[in-house]
Amino acid sequence: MYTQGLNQAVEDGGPEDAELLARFQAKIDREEKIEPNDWMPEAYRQTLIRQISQHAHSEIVGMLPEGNWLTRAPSLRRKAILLAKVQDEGGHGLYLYAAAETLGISRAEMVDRLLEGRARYSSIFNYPTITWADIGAVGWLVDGAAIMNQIPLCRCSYGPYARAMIRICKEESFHQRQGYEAMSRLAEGTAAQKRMAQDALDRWWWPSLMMFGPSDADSPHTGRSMRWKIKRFTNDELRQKFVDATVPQARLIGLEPPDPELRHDEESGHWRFGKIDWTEFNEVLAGNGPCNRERMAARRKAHAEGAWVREAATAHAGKKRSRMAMAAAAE
Ligand code: BYC
Repeated sequence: MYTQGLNQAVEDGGPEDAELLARFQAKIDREEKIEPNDWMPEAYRQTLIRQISQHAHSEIVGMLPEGNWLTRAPSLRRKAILLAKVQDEGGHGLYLYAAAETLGISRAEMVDRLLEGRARYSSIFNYPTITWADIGAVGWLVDGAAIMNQIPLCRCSYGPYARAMIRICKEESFHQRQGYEAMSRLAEGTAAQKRMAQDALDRWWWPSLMMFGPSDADSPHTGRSMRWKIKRFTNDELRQKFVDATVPQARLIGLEPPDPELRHDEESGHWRFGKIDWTEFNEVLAGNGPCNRERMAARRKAHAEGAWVREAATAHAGKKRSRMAMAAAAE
């Protein structure tokens, strides 16, 4: 899927023809998809590379907190579900790397940017999973927040990203349900199990709200991404939708989000919530969250240990190419 063509590419920082730009925007306004070989402004390309690669890295790094519990799942059924989920996340990462490659960047370059700290992954994966209930909370809240953010991405203006998101969202929906089901079982279990579920909700609630990104007033990219229909809703709009959907789910199973200011606003129909601690979010983004260093160390180790696989695959592809060339020459 690595598109080399990229017809009519504009040089970095080069002047972009006003008429091309107007035609590009008109196409987006008509809800037509932009495809890899279509002309696009360099900033649109770079925005997508940034967002899609960050999304792919999040899926891959996101395997770590859950992978931590694969050997300790409390039953065979829970282990099978968790294994399937973690494998799905790996698959999502691969579709997303492939979608980003259509913009003219290689997977190797994207991975280098992550490992060198030049690319981000979602803040949420810098928190530890310390009890089994955390696995339920990750499925319910983290995948729940992910779906809220990702359903609109199925209508993103860039074709390969939008198409990748359709399958990803189907899988995320199973992930959210299995997490909520695991939390419900704990919440209706013994007093200690219910406490464990509430404790997980207490620790994952605010970081899940932060997943949607900074408030709209502090989000430098939202305006342009909305104009280009990469984003269909702002960070605050999606965060509100998530809170509105999740508070009743928590109460249904006898749990309470850790927010004394949470109240239902009858007039608007929304759940109003307290202030998010943006200092914590910024610290996590700066690399100082509880698990940032551990996560990056795990990715670097896995990358180094996988070097022989990449070398073998490259050598195999080279051999195959030369055999095909020899066969073609002999015809
Ligand atoms: N974490 O102007 P803004 C999953 C950065 S994985 C870290 O609002 P934008 C799963 C942002 O990059 C799901 N950084 O940006 C996997 C920007 O920094 P730079 C992951 C964040 O792009 C395994 C700056 O803050 N989902 O579901 O318009 C197991 C300003 O932000 C975060 C995606 O990646 C954050 N939370 O909006 C379980 C969805 N938020 O680049 C589950 C795709 C913001 O200027 N991405 N930043 O240095 C998006 O929808 C958008 O990129 C965001 C941010 C809403 C996240």
